[in-house]
Amino acid sequence: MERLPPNQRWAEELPVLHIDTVPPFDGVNWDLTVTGLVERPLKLTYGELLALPKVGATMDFHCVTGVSVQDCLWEGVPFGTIVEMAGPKGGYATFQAATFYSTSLALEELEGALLAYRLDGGELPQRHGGPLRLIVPGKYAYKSVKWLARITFTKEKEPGYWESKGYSDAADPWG
Ligand SMILES: Nc1nc2c(c(=O)[nH]1)N[C@H]1C(S)=C(S)[C@@H](COP(=O)(O)O)O[C@H]1N2
Ligand SMILES: [Mo]
Repeated sequence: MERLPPNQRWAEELPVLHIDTVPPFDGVNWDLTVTGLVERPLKLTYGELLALPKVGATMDFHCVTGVSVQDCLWEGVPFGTIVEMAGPKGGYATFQAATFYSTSLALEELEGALLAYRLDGGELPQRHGGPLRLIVPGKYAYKSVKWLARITFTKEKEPGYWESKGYSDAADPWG
């Protein structure tokens, strides 16, 4: 398998791409809500999130418009930590931004996924989704919800913003 997926080109810098508006963030009035089919619903403040064990992962970025970027270093909380804390009873998770933007994934697709709050050694810039975004290895970046605010575990898959407009739900750049 080629490192660069078909119809992609390498760019030096991450693009700034979103169809919604950057929501305000003051570090205080913010939380991540984890809800739906779970044993233990959660509400994590920014401070509580930063206090969880942190991991880093270097990954290539692929936007479906053709832009790819090598070796982005994301750091944050493994999605698996949230799974352990919340105890989901459904097989899917919907990731909702603080805006109208959302996506949905099966739990098996979320292996290695990160809730990222750092990028390339610095705080995750707001234009790239700060304070918190989802990162999903091996998927087009439309699965990587910026300004993540809510995770809802569900029994059925809820189509996300682009998926409901006809983009592939698998979001496989090599698919
Ligand atoms: N909230 C939100 N997240 C989003 C999007 C968006 O429009 N809104 N666009 C997605 C798409 S299509 C891409 S390519 C990436 C772009 O991330 P970047 O701006 O950090 O490069 O964000 C993803 N996450
Ligand atoms: Mo994209």
